[in-house]
Amino acid sequence: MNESSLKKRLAKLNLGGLRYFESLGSTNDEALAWAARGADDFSLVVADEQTQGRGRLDRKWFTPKGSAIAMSLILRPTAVMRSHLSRTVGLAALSLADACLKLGLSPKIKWPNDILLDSKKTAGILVEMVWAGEDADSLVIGMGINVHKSAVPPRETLQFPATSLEDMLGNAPKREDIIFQILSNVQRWREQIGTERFIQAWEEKLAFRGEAIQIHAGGAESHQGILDGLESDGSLRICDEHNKSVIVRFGDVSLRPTA
Ligand code: BT5
Repeated sequence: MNESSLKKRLAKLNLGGLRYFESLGSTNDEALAWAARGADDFSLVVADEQTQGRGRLDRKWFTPKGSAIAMSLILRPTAVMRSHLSRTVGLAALSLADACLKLGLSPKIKWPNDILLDSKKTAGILVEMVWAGEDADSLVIGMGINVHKSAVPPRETLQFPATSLEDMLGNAPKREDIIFQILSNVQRWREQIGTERFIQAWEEKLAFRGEAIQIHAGGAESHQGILDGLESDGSLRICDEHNKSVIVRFGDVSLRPTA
């Protein structure tokens, strides 16, 4: 992938703008700064390598050169999107999952922000916002996807096992094609973000549904129960040992099967 092959592949998508970097700290940082300076809706930052890639809570995200997709999409929220800001991570997760489905794979969404293939993390999502007073001025959707095997960090550095599209498919698809697919999916799902169907589609793809799970919500707080589904705002609903519904809205949530 290079700037011109990417531009050519994405030509039909009507991007607001495209910034491509051989190497960059973090595409989210670049996109946040661009958004604050007035980037158009559906502008995209792509980097072939990230040196300061970020996960949630300032965790590191690895993007070695020539091996992965690191991109950040800037969206100017419509009125409907503004009323459903907490669904933005679902918009990204559904778009990534559908791109994997199109490759013949069976993706699952590990709530809130991971895409699993064969129960291993293949992609992560980091949604950040630029605020104008109390309004969301723009959304930045960061996505990191392991395409080649060489994108997968060493096992001992990870909290959760990881894999790549190449590991799953036996060959690595072209990164330009995957980016095109994901962005087309964002255009489609974005139109449906306010609907019940959107939540259903997101819920249907959840990993560990109906299974016993545990959630670490940061600090000493943790929950255990059966993963039930999603609330309308994208919060996770579990059923605890007393058969009571518990809603998990924020914090550092990770899911693991207990068995
Ligand atoms: C995430 O955070 O999964 C969000 C990752 C978002 C990355 C994209 S890349 C483009 C854009 N620019 C950025 O700077 N970020 C976004 P979290 O759920 O907190 O998971 C982070 C954890 O995933 C780390 O602590 C590692 O254990 C693990 N990890 C790091 N790199 C990985 C990789 N390439 N594949 C699988 N797991 C990884």
